[in-house]
Amino acid sequence: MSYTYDDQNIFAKILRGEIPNTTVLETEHSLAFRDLYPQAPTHVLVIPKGAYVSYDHFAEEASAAEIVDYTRAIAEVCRLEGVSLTTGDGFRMISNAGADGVQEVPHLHIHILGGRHLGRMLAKA
Ligand code: DGP
Repeated sequence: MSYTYDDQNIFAKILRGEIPNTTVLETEHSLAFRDLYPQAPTHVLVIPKGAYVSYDHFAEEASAAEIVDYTRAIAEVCRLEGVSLTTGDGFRMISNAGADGVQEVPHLHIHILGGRHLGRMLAKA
């Protein structure tokens, strides 16, 4: 089975400039912007510009240039936001995928959260 990408998702619209965003960083292959509903003092979403639905899709099909750009963009956002281990007290990265992962927007995004102690990773269901 192959991955299916819906180009009407909200982050695709952000990438096409149809919906505004608060940009933190833009690189050749990646865009980072503030989450509309922040759950921590730092809550930034980092997305690839390519049409990838999830992290596994990206990891399997993106080019090496896209993967390097995206990975480095994440580190740069952490540094710029003052949550990296060189500029702050740490962060958490989350990438939800699919129904069990409770992914709302079907375009790969990594949440970068920090600026407060985040507690344990998962609440017991
Ligand atoms: P997820 O459940 O991982 O798919 O989280 C989607 C996140 O996207 C959620 O934290 C809220 C955020 N979000 C939804 N719509 C918008 C939007 O239009 N702009 C921005 N900046 N964030 C959005």
